[in-house]
Amino acid sequence: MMKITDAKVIVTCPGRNFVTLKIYTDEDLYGIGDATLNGREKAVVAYLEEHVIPCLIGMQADRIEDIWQYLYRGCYWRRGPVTMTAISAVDMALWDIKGKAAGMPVYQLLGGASRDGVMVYGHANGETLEETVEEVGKYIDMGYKAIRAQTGIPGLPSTYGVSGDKMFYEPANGALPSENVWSTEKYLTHAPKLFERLRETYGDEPHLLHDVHHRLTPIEAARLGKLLEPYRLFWMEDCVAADNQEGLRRVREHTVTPLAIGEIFNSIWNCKTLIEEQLIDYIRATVVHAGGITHLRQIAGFAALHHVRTGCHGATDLSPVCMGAALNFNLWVPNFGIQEYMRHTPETDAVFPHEYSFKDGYLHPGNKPGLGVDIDEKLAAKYPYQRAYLPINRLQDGTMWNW
Ligand code: EZ4
Ligand code: CO
Repeated sequence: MMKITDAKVIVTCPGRNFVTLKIYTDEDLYGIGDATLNGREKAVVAYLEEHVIPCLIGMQADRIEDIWQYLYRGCYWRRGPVTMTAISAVDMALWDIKGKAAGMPVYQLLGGASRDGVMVYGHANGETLEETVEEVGKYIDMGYKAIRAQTGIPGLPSTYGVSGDKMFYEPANGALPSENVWSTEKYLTHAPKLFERLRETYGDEPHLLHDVHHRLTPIEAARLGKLLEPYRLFWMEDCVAADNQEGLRRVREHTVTPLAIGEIFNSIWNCKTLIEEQLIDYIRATVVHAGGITHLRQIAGFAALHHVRTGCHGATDLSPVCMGAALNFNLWVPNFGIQEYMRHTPETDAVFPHEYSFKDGYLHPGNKPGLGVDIDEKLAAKYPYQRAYLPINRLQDGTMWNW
């Protein structure tokens, strides 16, 4: 019987903020879990330190499911991003410990590898169509089989997904939120031109993806889906805000462009209708925000019954710890679709030494026991927390819009 003896939260900012939970046991094993909630990091730190860690001390580290239920049912106030990110971190750390205790990578504990590698997509972006086409080419040259493309819109000063630093895209860039301006009309006439050019330039082979970032209403999203059909997208991502799951019915009845949604979901209850009614093709819920491996496994199992595959969020705010967990999960999960992969900076990679590696468009978690990721605490301590926010978004007349 292995007992939890202590746990602590490590906050570090090697270029961007990361929150990591470290759980210790009486058998000289520890585990780590990602607890990063972009722009709201300290809320999760407080939730863990004040309300979770005191309960964990003395619990049996091998009872992953029971501890999940304890933190979910037991707190009475179910779900929400802060609670679920905290539960996710505990869950990841406990799977890490179980893997280390068993001497196996976590994917082996889940049932073993279902594939040789995990197909990932990169994030290519540019101010202009020409620049974006060029950036997509760089990803193809690096071996990527799938690329998401985002481009600036003429007449708008800035747009989601387009950044100065092409390789290390980072939207959380201000000590206070910066402001973007949005025009649905300009976007809807411009975005399809990008995919026309990409197919002309690179042919049928590469998988092309696009993120709408919750900016459209269902009927507008339906129109975009139809306009993009000739270019055969792998998916159209977050085409509407999904607070109202029924909204996706309107999109679905008009277009055969595959739909992916859910990077901000924190529970199966955010996507039950979407999955059950087969309104989407890919579910983007992640290990770090949707209740850890324990809950994501349940979402994926439910999705598998309804022809929905996984497509986990993997932007830079999901730490290498989350990436290690996601890759172990992805290598196993039967209904795997694709994994987002935005590379971390060398500074971040140094703080989180990891086993996973990229080759020919695929990532592999490696075979080290547990999640295959560690944290260098001495190095982490050199990068103190710096408040950073995601931008906000307004229409041209100043009305608040969706980020
Ligand atoms: O806005 O990760 O698919 N990726 C995205 C990201 C998200 C940020 C939020 O923290 O949409 O850019
Ligand atoms: Co997205």
